[in-house]
Amino acid sequence: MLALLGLLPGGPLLAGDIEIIDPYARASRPGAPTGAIFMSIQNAGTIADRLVAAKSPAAAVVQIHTHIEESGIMKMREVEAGIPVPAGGTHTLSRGGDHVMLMGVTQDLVDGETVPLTLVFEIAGEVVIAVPVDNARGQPARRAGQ
Ligand SMILES: [Cu+2]
Repeated sequence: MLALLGLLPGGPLLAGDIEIIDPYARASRPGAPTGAIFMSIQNAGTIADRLVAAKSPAAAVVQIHTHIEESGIMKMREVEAGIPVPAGGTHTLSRGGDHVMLMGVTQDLVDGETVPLTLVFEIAGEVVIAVPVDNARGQPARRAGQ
């Protein structure tokens, strides 16, 4: 039954037990060759999953990044092992934390346009989404545990 549900024409953001909530992209700065994509990844399943890769025609290189503090300075670092999404849980990619990094963008990230993005999960497989560009979105308040 669960396998059958995966074949039904559901929303484009849904693949099996993984749902992508509120994705948005923004340029690192106006006209920059880099950008980042943020979202919440919800895993409704009973098996932990992992975001292992991302790809997009909108950038030459797409990597999964996080921020780490080094000598008091926050630096971006590729997360080669991917990002775990616990069973029944949500992992949020947010400003100052985990993000999908676009390097060598092939089109300007213009407000109101969308960026095609394929997220590759260990269990759920590929999830294809259209990410709206929202350069004007403000920095969210920091919350503990994110
Ligand atoms: Cu980055």
